[in-house]
Amino acid sequence: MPTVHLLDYAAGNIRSLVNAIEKLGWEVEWVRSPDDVAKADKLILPGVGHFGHCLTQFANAGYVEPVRKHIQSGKPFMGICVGLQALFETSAENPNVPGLGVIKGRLERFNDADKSVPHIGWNSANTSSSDEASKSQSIYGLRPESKYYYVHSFAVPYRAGELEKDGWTVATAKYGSEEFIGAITKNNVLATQFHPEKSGAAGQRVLKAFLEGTKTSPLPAPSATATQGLTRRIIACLDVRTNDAGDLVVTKGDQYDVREKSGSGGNDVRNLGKPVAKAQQYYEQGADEVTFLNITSFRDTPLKDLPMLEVLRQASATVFVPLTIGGGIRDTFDPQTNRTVPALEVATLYFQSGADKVSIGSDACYAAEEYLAAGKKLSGKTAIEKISEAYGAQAVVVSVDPKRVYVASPADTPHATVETAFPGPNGERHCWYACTAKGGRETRDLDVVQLATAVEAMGAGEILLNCIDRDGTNSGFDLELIRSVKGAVRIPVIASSGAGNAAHFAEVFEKTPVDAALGAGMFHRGEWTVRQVKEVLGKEGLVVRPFEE
Ligand code: 1PR
Repeated sequence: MPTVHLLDYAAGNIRSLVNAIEKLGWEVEWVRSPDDVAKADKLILPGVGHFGHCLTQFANAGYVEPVRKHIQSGKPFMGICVGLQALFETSAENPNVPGLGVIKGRLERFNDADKSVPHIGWNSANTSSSDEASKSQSIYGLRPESKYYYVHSFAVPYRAGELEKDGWTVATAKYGSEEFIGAITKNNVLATQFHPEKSGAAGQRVLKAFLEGTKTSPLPAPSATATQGLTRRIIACLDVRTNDAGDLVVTKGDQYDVREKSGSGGNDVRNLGKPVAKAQQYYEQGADEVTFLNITSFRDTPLKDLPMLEVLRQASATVFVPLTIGGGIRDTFDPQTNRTVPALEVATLYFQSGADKVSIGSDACYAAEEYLAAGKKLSGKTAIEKISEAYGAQAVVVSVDPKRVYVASPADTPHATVETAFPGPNGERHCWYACTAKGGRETRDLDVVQLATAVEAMGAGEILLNCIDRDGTNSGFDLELIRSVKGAVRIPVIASSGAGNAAHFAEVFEKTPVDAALGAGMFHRGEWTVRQVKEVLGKEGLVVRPFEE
């Protein structure tokens, strides 16, 4: 088997990259010390998270000169995400930490006045060529109609011609009105801001071209449907638990009750399939992400929850889109070692097993309450802060499980209310959304706006906004809830609960500024495929990731 060297300097989830490389028939050799760099023919520098944190680790481990030498020698080199950023001179994320300076330029933070930051999702990487001959060529397999998975807050702004005059070929993407560098190449160097290992078939094509040294290849006939910019993200969610027979199953509740109500199923936990097979199915249907929620985590210690780790290991071997895992991400007492394992260690177990993001539910409520009680002072000790610091904000999702509390007037509660078009049982025209913990079992005196703003301040990168009232009802998303949370934070928000058909997805994207939408029951029951939903969105003029095999 041909080999490629991968530099391991604690750069987050690199299991997926290894899986993607192995799928292409290549073997990974690890660079574990600066001396190993010289042994590499092809070298990949991965990286995710914080520029300063990554580059400091990288420099302290003594990699700067060996990697520079490798690049200067003309041997193939690929940088991914922070691996691209490392090639530039500096980043506004941490101006005191220098990059390698192979490419002129500085990373800037996206402007969040008009859009969510981080930039999370599927966007383009288009090469702009002036001459006709190169217009018909694909550079390292990049195609104008393809979409690639990006997750970052800082990017190199694109200034036409500036890097080209130094011989670089640049592929760009647009986020809002900002055009930035999505990929860049010159001679032996290729770097991508996006994650090819998480970009489905389109990303596999780029990795393959790098591994095989295919710098250019003819482009297929241009597609009439090529669209630019960030796509509408569709996420398939798998609520996972052990059923009464002891099998790990995908289940789905109505308003969080996952047991059969009547009929031959008795009172059993609903069994809608096996987690890995379901994840694979949704990946093949074109899901942009897959989320696993371990819904009995409030009972089990996640450290004993080896089946969930195994689910991730297996899923990440065949599912090349981002994977999120939720349930039980908190400080956890381990009876086997008689010690409390910090949430960061629990999260690390999941990242090492193939998760790209962890999702925190109950613990986020308690942390937000403490933050508010302390006069909005950060403690630096919460799971959100610790994981965000180590792996980057984009790796931390906060899952919110709110339910409506009706009031006759906003004056009746200190909480943030919305005026609702769906009056309460006594005709109340206002409600607030109470956060719950432990899968809806514990209602807190905390509203969604308080929670969302608190976790954003702590460093969460995204909010998964469920809704107990709508869960499993097939009646559409709670648009009032979504608008209220979107209006309070700059980080991306994922709409969840209530999707019953493609029109519900179109509605949430058209009527709210939400960043992504998630479905569960309608996919599990086979009523709709993800691909069908995307086809409907496409017809409505909403930009979606094209289906690629
Ligand atoms: O509190 O950090 O241990 O995390 C527990 C996680 O498990 C939380 O993210 C919580 O949302 C989830 N959870 C706990 N109990 C349940 C349950 O259903 N009994 N599921 C549960 C949450 C909600 C969504 C669902 C959407 C879409 N499920 O994930 O997939 O509502 O469904 P639909 O499209 O069919 O309407 P912690």
